[in-house]
Amino acid sequence: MSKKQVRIGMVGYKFMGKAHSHAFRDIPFFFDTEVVPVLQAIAGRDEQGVKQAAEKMGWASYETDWRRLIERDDIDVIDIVTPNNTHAEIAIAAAKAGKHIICEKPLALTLEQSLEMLDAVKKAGVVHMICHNYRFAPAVQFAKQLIAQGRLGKIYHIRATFLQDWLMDPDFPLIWRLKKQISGSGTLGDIGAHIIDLARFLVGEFSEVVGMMETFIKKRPLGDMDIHLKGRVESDKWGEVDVDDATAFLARFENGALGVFEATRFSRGNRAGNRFEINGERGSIRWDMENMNNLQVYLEDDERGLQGFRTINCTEVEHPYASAYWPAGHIIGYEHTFINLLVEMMNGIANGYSPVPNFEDGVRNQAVLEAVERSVQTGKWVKVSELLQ
Ligand code: 4PW
Repeated sequence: MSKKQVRIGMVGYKFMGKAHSHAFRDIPFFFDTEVVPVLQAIAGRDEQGVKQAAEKMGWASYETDWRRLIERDDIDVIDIVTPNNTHAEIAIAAAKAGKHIICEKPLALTLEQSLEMLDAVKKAGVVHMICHNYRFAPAVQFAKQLIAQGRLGKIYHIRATFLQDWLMDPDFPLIWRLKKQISGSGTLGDIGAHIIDLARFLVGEFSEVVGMMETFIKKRPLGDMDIHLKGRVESDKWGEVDVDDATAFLARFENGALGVFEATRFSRGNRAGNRFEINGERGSIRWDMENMNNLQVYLEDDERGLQGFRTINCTEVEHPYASAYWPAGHIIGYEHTFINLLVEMMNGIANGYSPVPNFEDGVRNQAVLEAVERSVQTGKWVKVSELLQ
């Protein structure tokens, strides 16, 4: 008997659209999920662009207005991979139409907006997720298991960074990620949100934060550019950068742990330095996205003289998701984090629950982002729970 099909409608089709399309296509290839995704339709405003993308990525049809996608009764899931300022409107409309929703991060421009989105999905009773893909690296899931089993004991510290350098050329253009109206915030919401998510996943809820922010280059030429091109544009029109180039903050967690976080697009030589180290009473772990299959683990219970950080290549059957792919030692990559996440979305749809991370996580993440911004404005510690009341 053929499996139930879940028909996807994706809004947007660029960087994240490519990652999600690839992941949906690969799910039936690697996983035996109860329901299977079907690439039903994508939406984008530029007809030529969306048509080409649909053909290239294997979507059955396209629309030039996302509203039309939501109206279609042959669509079960709306996947939102558009710039941040559009997430709320699309998600709320999709929820009202009874569609399940997967949304890129950060969930919204503001905490208030993210709460409206959460309210809409709850009222509609649809399945919802936010795309914090790095949680789904097998090594990160394994780290979570070690912490949950108490192997590290009480957690004292997390220090996490997300370091990039694609923005350092002063002639790199003023793309949407550098405009507050569209992105909500700069480095903080774009990549700081990912390390906040990893910290919430592995350590627990944030209690309070204090931060600092800087915009090193305040005016940029108008134009567009893919972030991985690290290029420059010639233009005589310039615009103001009104978001952060770099943000650093300290945090206290509800369980007493301390956190140090740094997100920047001005760290020369670091392309995607998404890294963390967690120290507990009985052990420590380290992870680096650029070497994402490996987890470094130190266990105090090891024999003295043999103690030290060991590198575990998380490709064995014991490691979450790993056995769906290749034999031990045969590594996977960035794109697989999206496959693993969307497998959970399929499981949620098949069984009627919203897997983590979902819009509740998106709201909590947004509260931390907002608390950091408020602390930068006031120069004081800000309690995250006060923003959520
Ligand atoms: O979500 C992030 C993006 O906005 C990604 O994880 C990396 O940084 C790659 O592009 C940006």
